[in-house]
Amino acid sequence: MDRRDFIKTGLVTAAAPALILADIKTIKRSRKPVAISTWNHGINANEEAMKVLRSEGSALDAVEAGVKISEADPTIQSVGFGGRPDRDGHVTLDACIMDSQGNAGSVAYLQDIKHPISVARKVMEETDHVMLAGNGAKNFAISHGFKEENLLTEKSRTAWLKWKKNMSKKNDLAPNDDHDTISLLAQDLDGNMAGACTTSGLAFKIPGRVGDSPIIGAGLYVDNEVGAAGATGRGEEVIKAAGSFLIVELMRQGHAPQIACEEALGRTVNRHDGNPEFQIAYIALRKDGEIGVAAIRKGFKYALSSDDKNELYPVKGIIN
Ligand code: SD4
Repeated sequence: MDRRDFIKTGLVTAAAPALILADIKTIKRSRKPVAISTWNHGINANEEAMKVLRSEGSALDAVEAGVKISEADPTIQSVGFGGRPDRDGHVTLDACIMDSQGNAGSVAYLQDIKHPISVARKVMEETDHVMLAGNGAKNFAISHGFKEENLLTEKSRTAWLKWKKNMSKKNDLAPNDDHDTISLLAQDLDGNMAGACTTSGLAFKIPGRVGDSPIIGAGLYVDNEVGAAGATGRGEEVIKAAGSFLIVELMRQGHAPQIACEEALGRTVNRHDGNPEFQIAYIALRKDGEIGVAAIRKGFKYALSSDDKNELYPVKGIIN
């Protein structure tokens, strides 16, 4: 079957008409720390995460520490401080985190706080809610000691002004297809897994727009018995596919992480007649340490760190 047939048919249905629930106890845990994350800046994030993991820290501490590196870096214009603003020039951030117990925390449309991932963790650990948005999330952050600061750098402001000058009055959806959300999945020395996902979302988006990155099951999902998955790319489409949850469920049913990622993408590709104009990429980490990575289009890279290596790998798109 060639690539196109495979996408048309749908991988899982073609390969395994009857989905057999795997005995999840047979998925052994990996005995070495692993960190996998999206895009070039995943290298530095993994580096930090691995420091935590190698010193016997938890996967949860590792993923938070890892993505904070990207959030604090003003040269990364798609995450945290220095992120590209929305249509009105406001930097609005989305993030979520999950631990090995199935706990989750999330913030959406958060402004003026540099580390949304840490606010998401506070939501998870100090409230009985999962998600806080907008001013509520900001006030919550401030009441927990987070500093209010301007996140719009000169570089992102200039990019926004340039975009505004050239934008069509009718164009409500930012045409920009720059994606650099960081999703980071990790497994610690105890075999426990956690994940974090953080972004400034689509550049020049409609004010109020929230993407997949703070949505549990879309931008991120972790099930410590099975594995974890994270997303980057066109958030609207990741939400419609419940992408990360779908990948973890496919792994639970016995499919390899790679197959699970490709199947999740395949469903979206099918909905767009085999040729979507946008990019989505998924990363997956199964309990036994096996990984899966897939992107709709070429150009995506992921960073993988295990043993003594921390390297960036390019990924072929499933359609080009
Ligand atoms: C979103 N998934 O808000 C994010 C966008 C992104 O790499 O940049 N992903 O839709």
